[in-house]
Amino acid sequence: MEENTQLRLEGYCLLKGVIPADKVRQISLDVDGARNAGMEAYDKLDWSAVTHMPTLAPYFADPRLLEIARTAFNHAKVRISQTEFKSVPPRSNPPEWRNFHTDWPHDLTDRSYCGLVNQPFPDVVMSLTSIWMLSDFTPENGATWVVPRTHRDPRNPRGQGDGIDGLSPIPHEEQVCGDAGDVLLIDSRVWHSVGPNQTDEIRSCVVARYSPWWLSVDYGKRNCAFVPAHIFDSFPEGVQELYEHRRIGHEPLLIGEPSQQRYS
Ligand SMILES: O=C(O)CCC(=O)C(=O)O
Repeated sequence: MEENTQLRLEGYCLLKGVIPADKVRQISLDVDGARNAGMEAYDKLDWSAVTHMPTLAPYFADPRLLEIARTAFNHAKVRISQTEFKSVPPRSNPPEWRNFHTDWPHDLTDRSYCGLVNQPFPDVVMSLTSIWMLSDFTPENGATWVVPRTHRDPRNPRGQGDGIDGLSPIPHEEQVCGDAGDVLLIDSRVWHSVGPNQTDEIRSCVVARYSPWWLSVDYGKRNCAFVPAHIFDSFPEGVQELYEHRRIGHEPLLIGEPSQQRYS
């Protein structure tokens, strides 16, 4: 199925080969090598995780991915609201290996006070979670589980009174496997979960959430994590556009004339 169509109907799609095969191994080493420093900079200084991903960041402005996001939001102005390290260490088998949830702004149990949309969710695409596979995603190393079409389900795995056991397998769930360099895109309303890593290798991964201009990113630690100017200025132009609302000391942002915001 064509990617835009699959995202609209099923709530997710897999973009093959966003990062070239001959580049992705080094990028995964860079990202996992920088994780501890990146987490410390986030915890202590509120720096966005992207500050520690210089070799991955240019791919965040991949034209195919942005075309899909702009089509889903029906708007030209897209930004990245959250960026996170998501690698799963070797032999990591938490009891909650199914932990189905939906993502910000549809995260009903968000712990960093980024705000949430209350149930029932309106039928609007408010964010796309991109899951960057920096190593192959397999059933053995915890490839992401999704439940197709749940972006239009009024219930939620963490909804009070919805009676769904998010810690157990869910009917129609699918595990999305892929190659290093692929990107899984999911509508933030789709029920999904990481799996256990039962291998001796790290499952290397980064998550970036794409949001339309109109979604408030003014609340919560993860949304407000910033990019210092000297790092921001080293990003390619297309990536700067995605993070410019979090460049420290930025000028008031101009979204452009209405004609520049149209996308169709
Ligand atoms: O790492 C994964 O496979 C899933 C990530 C996830 O559930 C999330 O970022 O909300």
